[in-house]
Amino acid sequence: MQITASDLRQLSHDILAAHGFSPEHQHSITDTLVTAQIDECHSHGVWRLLGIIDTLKHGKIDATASPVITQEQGAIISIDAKLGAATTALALGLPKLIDKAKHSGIALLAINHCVHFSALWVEVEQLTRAGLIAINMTPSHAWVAPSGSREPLLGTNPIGFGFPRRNPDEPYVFDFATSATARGEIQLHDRNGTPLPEGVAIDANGQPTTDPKAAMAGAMLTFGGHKGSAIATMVELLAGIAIGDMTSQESMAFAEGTPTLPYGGEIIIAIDPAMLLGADTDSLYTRGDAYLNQFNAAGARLPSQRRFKARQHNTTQGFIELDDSLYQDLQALLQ
Ligand code: NDP
Ligand code: PYC
Repeated sequence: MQITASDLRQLSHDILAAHGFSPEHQHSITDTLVTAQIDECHSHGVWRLLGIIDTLKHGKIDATASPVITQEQGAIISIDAKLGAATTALALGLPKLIDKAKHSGIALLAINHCVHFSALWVEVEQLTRAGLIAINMTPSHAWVAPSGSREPLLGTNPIGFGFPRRNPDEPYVFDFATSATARGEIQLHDRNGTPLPEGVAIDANGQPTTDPKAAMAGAMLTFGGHKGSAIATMVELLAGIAIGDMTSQESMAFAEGTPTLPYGGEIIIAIDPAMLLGADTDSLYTRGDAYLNQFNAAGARLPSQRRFKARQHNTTQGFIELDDSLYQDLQALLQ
């Protein structure tokens, strides 16, 4: 079916309001999920509303939590999301992170005790739009076996990176799970009855599988073998242990066997290139753009270029394509 972004926003607001989410949660969750849907980032679009409501029913998200700033010393800001949505804590923290990075050259935002369900590029793009370089990461649930093991000790642990370009609408951004694919992709394959690509998961007996159900009963694999494993541990250590929050294993234990969304922290580091380059700040754009333009010229596409094309296409045509079955499942959340 086809739906306008404004109708989809209204539907998301209505669902969240019907389940008792505060206006600030309705707004931040809707904004993030519809932004992802417009960009055809399906694994982190409005489909996530089903998981959010399920998490609420299991008592693993607080629909009326208000995030609180717990420290704002030096270049560091910490926000306690109080078991609320990460998106609401980010809405509070990002303007402060931007101010601090512009003042000090570098700043760090730690979000604690948040329920995380969104794509990391959403906040990265808010930072590049402010002219900042950004890196962010978050642990998730322990679904992923490190290279050399069958035991799911790691989360899907995404990392986002953003670098501003002359055209603020098309920054250089990549953002991916450190598992071979996001859990959300596996869940969507399960929902659509389609097989997984080879090499992303093993079954409960440790055998490679392309069956999404067998993969979810077994373990996911890291991207790039031992390299993805090591990067995933960095995410656990930085965005879990270093900020006093959960590892993916602890998040899984907190879920108590329920199929709920991960609970823990996110870390976001913002750097102001103006402080590094001084009078030569413009070289960020001249040299950065010249460097990145080579990739397209050589036949490669840059990360996020598919999303930017989808955004432009969907915005110009004035509607978004949505699966009928997803629309029906979303409508059912209103009853
Ligand atoms: P992908 O493996 O699809 O990788 C995504 C990134 O790689 C995007 O930047 C994408 O750009 C780029 N990319 C994909 N194919 C190519 C290509 N052929 N050439 C160049 N670049 C390419 O995504 P994942 O499944 O790993 O992750 C999807 C999303 O899931 C992310 O947004 C991530 O933040 C989110 N996630 C969130 C978690 C959480 O706990 N909140 C946990 C895990 C994942 P483009 O988008 O333009 O295709
Ligand atoms: O797709 O792995 C994932 C994920 C976990 C939490 C949100 N998305």
